[in-house]
Amino acid sequence: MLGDRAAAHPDRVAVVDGEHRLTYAQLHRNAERMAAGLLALGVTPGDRVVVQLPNRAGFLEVIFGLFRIGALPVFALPAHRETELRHFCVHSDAVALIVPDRHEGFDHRDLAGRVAAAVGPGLRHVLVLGDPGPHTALADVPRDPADLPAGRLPDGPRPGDPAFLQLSGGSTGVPKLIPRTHDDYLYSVRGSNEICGVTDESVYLCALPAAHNFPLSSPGTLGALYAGGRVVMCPAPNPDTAFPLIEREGVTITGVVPPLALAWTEAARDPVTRARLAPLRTLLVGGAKFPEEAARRVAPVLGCDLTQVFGMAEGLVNYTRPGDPQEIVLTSQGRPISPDDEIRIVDDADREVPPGATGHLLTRGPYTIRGYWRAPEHNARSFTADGFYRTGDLVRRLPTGHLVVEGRAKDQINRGGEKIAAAEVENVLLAHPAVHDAQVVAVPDDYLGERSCAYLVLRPAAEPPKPAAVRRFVRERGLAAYKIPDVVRIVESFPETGVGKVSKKDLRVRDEADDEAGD
Ligand code: OOB
Repeated sequence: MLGDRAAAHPDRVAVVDGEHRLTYAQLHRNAERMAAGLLALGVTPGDRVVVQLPNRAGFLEVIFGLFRIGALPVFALPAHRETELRHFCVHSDAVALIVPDRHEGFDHRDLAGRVAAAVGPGLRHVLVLGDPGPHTALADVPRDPADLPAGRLPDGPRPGDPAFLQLSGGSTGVPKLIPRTHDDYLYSVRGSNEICGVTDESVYLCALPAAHNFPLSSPGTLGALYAGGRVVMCPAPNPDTAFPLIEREGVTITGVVPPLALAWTEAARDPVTRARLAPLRTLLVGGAKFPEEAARRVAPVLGCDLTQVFGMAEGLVNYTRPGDPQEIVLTSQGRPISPDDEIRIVDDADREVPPGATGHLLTRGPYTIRGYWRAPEHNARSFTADGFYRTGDLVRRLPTGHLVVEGRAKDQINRGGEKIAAAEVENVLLAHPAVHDAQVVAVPDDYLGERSCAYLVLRPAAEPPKPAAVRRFVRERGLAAYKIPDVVRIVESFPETGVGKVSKKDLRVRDEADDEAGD
């Protein structure tokens, strides 16, 4: 794909990384040189290489180099630390680990050294983007690609072979590895481009960690490169970093998770800051439920169109469409990319629920995996006998085919038998004028089993509301009494996952620690 694009328009800019610009010809050549160098190091087709790189052009050179020889990147995120990296290296039998020197004040060379020592000699290389310290500089790897065959390497990848291992966004335990194939992935990228209107005029800001499925392919950096557009690497997704890049580079499209969408709308209340967003036409928001209250602010405050994305690294991706009625865009998480995506919504016994009712989402389709990497026990639980993936998400389907995510199966509070969908209460809390963001989690209760705890992050300079006033606000909005949060806690910020989603798991842990303090 990259070779074709480089031949078609060699001199177009493919990627912007700070002051550095690479044309398609340069990106392609660098990837070819990387492929030749990795082969010379002894990385062969089918080998796994754990890649933990930040949003830099080097990320693209490395992954296209690996794709070229048919070695599989294992997509770690910059936020991952020793436990996760060790697990990825051991579980994938990786031959190499590629890290940056430092990122956000953290020394990844030390981390990689500890991981390599723990994993043992099977991990043959630690390569470092930047100053290598005791390891090998990534800059020393590239070789003259003269000897690389023009087409597929003799034992190189076929279209149906795995291209890389993605990580599951699963909220329990260490992430599982997801083998995505060259053909299934490009199919999803092509479909995403059509839906989101990505063309050679598009400029995509890669604001989320580049290795995550959302910024990689929905439609993401790969979508922009597939279309002959431009990728702008954004080192951090906060407004101070992202907005000037949007202005300077004429960014037309980007994707963020809901907490960032809130931070961006908050920052854009200031008209001078907002003016920087003038080129932006489409903001994709996904990765977690984007509450309707927050969705309503996007177009008026940011001055661009909202597209909701409900996707998963395992495959299925849903989008709202540019032609959809506004109410659908604001209240649904979209419909599948492909007419061949099969959707089943079932009860606890795997029986189809009535139309419009909420149930567990099962899916099967052209770009959804049939199993995790080397995980037969997980697979027996996570897939039906006829190959549907159990997403763990609770959804209902509108007559238009759009899905509304009602939460994770685990993201319910079971308050003495009465079920509370956290997302519903969070949406109401977001309407409170002092509230910037809200999360509702279950906390253990001797009498009810579980009761609900609302965590609130306040708007800057907002007067902290009393818990009783917050509860009254929820009641006055017409929610059933059992849904009114039992506990209300005001916090500075929420714990996050590697891609910036709120980590409810860590909030629950924090709650146990806070328990003494009461509300
Ligand atoms: C994306 O991928 P993952 O693998 O990090 O996480 C998938 C899970 C889904 O099963 C669902 O529980 C949740 O994240 N999720 C959403 C959502 N988008 C993802 N829940 C509610 N509303 C949404 N819009 O997160 C991902 C992959 C590709 C594109 C976009 C997101």
